[in-house]
Amino acid sequence: MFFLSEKSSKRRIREAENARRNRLEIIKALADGQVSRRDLFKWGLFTAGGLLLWKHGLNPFVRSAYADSSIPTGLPRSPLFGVQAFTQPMPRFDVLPRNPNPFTFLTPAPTKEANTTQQLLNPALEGVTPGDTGPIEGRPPGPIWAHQKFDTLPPQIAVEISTEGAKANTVYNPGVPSSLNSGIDSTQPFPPRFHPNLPDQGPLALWTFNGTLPPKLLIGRYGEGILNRHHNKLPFDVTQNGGFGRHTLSTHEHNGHHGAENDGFTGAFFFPGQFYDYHYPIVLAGINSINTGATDPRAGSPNGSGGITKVPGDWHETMSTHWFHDHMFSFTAQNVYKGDAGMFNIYSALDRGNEAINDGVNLRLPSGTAKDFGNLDYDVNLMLADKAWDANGQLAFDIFDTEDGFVADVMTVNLVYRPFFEVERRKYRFRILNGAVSRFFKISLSDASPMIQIANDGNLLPSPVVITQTDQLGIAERYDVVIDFSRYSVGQTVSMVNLLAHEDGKMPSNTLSLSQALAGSSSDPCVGKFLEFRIVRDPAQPDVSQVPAVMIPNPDLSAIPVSRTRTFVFGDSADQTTNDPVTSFRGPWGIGTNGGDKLNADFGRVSAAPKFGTREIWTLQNDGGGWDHPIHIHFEEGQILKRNGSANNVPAWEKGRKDVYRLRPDGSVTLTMQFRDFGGMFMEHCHNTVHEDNAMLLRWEIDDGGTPFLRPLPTPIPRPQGVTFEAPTEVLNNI
Ligand SMILES: [Cu+2]
Repeated sequence: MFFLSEKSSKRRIREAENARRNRLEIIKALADGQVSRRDLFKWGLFTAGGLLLWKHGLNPFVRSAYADSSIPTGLPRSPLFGVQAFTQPMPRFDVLPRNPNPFTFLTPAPTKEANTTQQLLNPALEGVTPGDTGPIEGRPPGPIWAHQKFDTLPPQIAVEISTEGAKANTVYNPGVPSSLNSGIDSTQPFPPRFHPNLPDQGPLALWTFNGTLPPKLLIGRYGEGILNRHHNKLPFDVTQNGGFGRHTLSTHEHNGHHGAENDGFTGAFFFPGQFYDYHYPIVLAGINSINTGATDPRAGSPNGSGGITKVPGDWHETMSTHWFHDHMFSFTAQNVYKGDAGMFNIYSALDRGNEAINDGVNLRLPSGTAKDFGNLDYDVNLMLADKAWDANGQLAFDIFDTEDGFVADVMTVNLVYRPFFEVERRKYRFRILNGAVSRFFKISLSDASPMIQIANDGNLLPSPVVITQTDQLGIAERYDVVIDFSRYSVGQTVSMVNLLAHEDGKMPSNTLSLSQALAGSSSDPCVGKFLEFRIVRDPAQPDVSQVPAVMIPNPDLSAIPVSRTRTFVFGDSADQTTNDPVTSFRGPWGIGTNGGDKLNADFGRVSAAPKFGTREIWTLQNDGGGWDHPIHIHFEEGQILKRNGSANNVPAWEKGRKDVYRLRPDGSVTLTMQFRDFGGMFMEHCHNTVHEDNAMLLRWEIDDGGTPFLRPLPTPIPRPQGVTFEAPTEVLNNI
């Protein structure tokens, strides 16, 4: 979906506004239960593929007789209320408090199996009659959804978060002094606004972690498990969503190597008034089979006083930059877009977040020196996302684009509009997350000077790669880059520039040259400068950080046999073979497994069941040339073996471990993964979240790792009164 250009006629803009209102009425009727999706099909408003048809101005995709724009559109351009770019500082992420001892900090104390203590339910919840009770925790009950390794690796840190409507932040902790946060006074309330001169977001428009801006940063280290108690404080009434977003939640720690009960499975969602305890043990993959005696200091964690606490597992599997976001079945795009996304920095002996400690293990990447680990002074999280808002400045989304993807017209960094960021003359690390719904980015600096890419997705590369522009960042991909600002003088500026234009959400339409992008010659308003660096001073202390020539070599898999190969084809015109009202969904998109038909998502269907403790090779194939798909496979990092059938096509920055695989038009990726340490049901899906929601997602599971896991696993069916289970709707042949 796209937006009207500013040159569009008033009539065309009015038409788009009307269409939007009509569609909002339909979605309200859907949400209120006055009509069902089935009704919409029956009335011919949806195609079998899930695309809303044009009826009486419902779909401005379809050109009217007086359309004057060459760009299809669903929303008028977002009004900027006279706000100029680069007139506000970029806020650092808001660091979540880390509380020792979850068992005394949290009330009630966390439990291995879901806490099914009953509470009286709010009758505004769907399917609830007055007097009904339900469990306080929304995690599916019983042993299959118990925290794996809860007894052997109990959580040591408690983090308590909520998802709720927008409000001012009175406890903002940027983790650095104001001088390293572009002068922002964090003692002042931080308003829920994209710019000081834009309107506050209302509590139904913006739903974020803790209801506040800036986005949240979770800090963790290996060997120190986190219990993340997530409260759902969204409105009980499902229709109170400001036009988009779903009040049920499932939070995915992307790409945690955790048990499935903590993965944010799309069908393990919980309701307003409930919490869900996510246990992130933060272990190295291979914990059960490699370095089990914890003797290698490279498999280690900062010990708080300059030393290393050794941990079991394979140090080659060390991860650094994660993020966490909602994964609600068929509503992920809306909920993530609405603000339910944060980042997670994981520290280790190798990637310590302290650039001074010289112990032969620490890579000494740009960060800072004051704290033993996790210094954020020169280690900066950047979340890029395009947003759109309505005439009142409230966040807007086109819920009826189920085909291409949603592309908006305002560029934000850390959820504010095109900010500036003050830097010192030294090296910085930027952890860049593509947090968009459907948009890809390609980044260069405005003076075409080099950046050093050190990580892709969660993982440091085997070796750094010097680039003058990034590859296309698919949705959910992370690129960590080091920029050395010592080459500039105090008073100079340099900007990050997006070179990649979209005409719709299918894929980028074209790459602009740097001079074209800077000249503003693209019709896409998200092309061009989006973040201005202001070089403001020399560092008070010398920059002792390094970018070593060798960082984290890949795990050696040569001795591990390949148990089997699988193919997955991602494309449109998919079929739905099931009709479970909770677990199945219809849409244009789907995934074909091992030569079978392309199927719409059903989280009750088991499409693959790799054997516990094995290694496999998977080929992901894009079924078309008119779109791209960034495919995310949950649970363990993979290594790309081939692109389009050849190892020679794998670029240097994809030679480490990955968790998102951008297929490119007509392209394929062949990768290898292991399935170890934990069990349960996981997912594989497109991370163009509009494709994911409509319905390019499948479930695979590790169900042979011993008790309590059954083959196949029963599917959770969440209700406010408690989660029940049902047999899989379908188990594909030869899983
Ligand atoms: Cu896709």
